[in-house]
Amino acid sequence: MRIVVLAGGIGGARFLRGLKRAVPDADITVIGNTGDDIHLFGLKVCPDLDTVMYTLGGGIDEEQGWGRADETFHLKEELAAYGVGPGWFGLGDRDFATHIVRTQMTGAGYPLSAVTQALCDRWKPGVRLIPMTDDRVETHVAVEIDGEQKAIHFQEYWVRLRASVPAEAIVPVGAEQAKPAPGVLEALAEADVILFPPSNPVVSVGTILAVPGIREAIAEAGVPVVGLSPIVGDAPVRGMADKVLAAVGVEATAAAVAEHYGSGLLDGWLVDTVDAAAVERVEAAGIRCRAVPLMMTDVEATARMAREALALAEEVR
Ligand code: GDP
Ligand code: FO1
Ligand code: CA
Repeated sequence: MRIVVLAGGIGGARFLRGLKRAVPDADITVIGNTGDDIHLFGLKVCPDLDTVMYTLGGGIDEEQGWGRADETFHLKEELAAYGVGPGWFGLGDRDFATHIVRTQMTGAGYPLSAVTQALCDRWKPGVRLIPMTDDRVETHVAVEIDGEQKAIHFQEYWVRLRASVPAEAIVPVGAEQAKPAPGVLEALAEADVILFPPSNPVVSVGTILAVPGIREAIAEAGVPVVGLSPIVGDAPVRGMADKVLAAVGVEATAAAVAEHYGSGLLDGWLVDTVDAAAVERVEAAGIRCRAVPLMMTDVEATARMAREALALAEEVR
């Protein structure tokens, strides 16, 4: 079975671990969000690609959900001693090596998709990880700070400001001109099923869908498209999905996120059992819906979620 998953960072990565457990023989292609990417100290950092790669490759800091296990921060401290920032982004020593390799290869002319493949040669995530695009796309957030309108990088909004100011708009800068990376449209066209993990619907899946051609390729694939809600009990399980959903005028509920994707894109939607009351509303929007446990507490619980998603896909096929 060929499965294509549109993934952000932690929510996508943890779901993928369960999916691999549920269907060990499946051929899984992951289209990764690169809108969170940021250039720091002359290096290109790809948080969501790295989160997927490290999580599936066994190098992730499990508790934190991003960055490397057994990490140290000597380099960051040395930079700070020179007064070189930003100090608010926690790049560790082990993680730095990934960004140095990536930046070096990019500088030598390799596209991000080839660089990602090279990094995965080490980590062996057991999936084919492709960035959504080789072109530069950066999610910016429009905010008002001290009465002044500004657009800041998504990482600054989330990591520095902890989403403490209202997001007025979310702009995936560069997305309109971006082309899907090699392999993205092919994987979608050849998929047997397409899954939206419980990733952020705006700044993860939404950014991937903003690359021209990807949304169309999903619709044209003619295969079941099933998503899992990242919103449980009217709140994100973690992160700032409620804040960025508000910026695009969508309420932070499992049903509203399904409606936001819409029946033109989604065939099936899983909500958590605490949101069972949402099933009727989602089905009224023309999307088949089931309520099942959606907390990724461990790999086995996550594998059960993946099996439910695949079962729903068969129902709507
Ligand atoms: P990020 O890039 O690291 O923010 O990760 P993603 O975009 O892939 O996923 C973020 C989303 O995962 C958040 O909106 C969370 O609500 C959701 N999430 C995290 N853990 C769980 C979980 O156990 N269950 C569900 N249903 N959603 C989760
Ligand atoms: N998240 C934080 O909350 N603080 C950090 O200092 C931080 C550093 C960081 C470094 C590398 C990396 O791959 C991810 C990192 N993250 C950090 C996570 C990441 O920026 C965000 O959680 C996601 O991009 C949100 O979607
Ligand atoms: Ca992310």
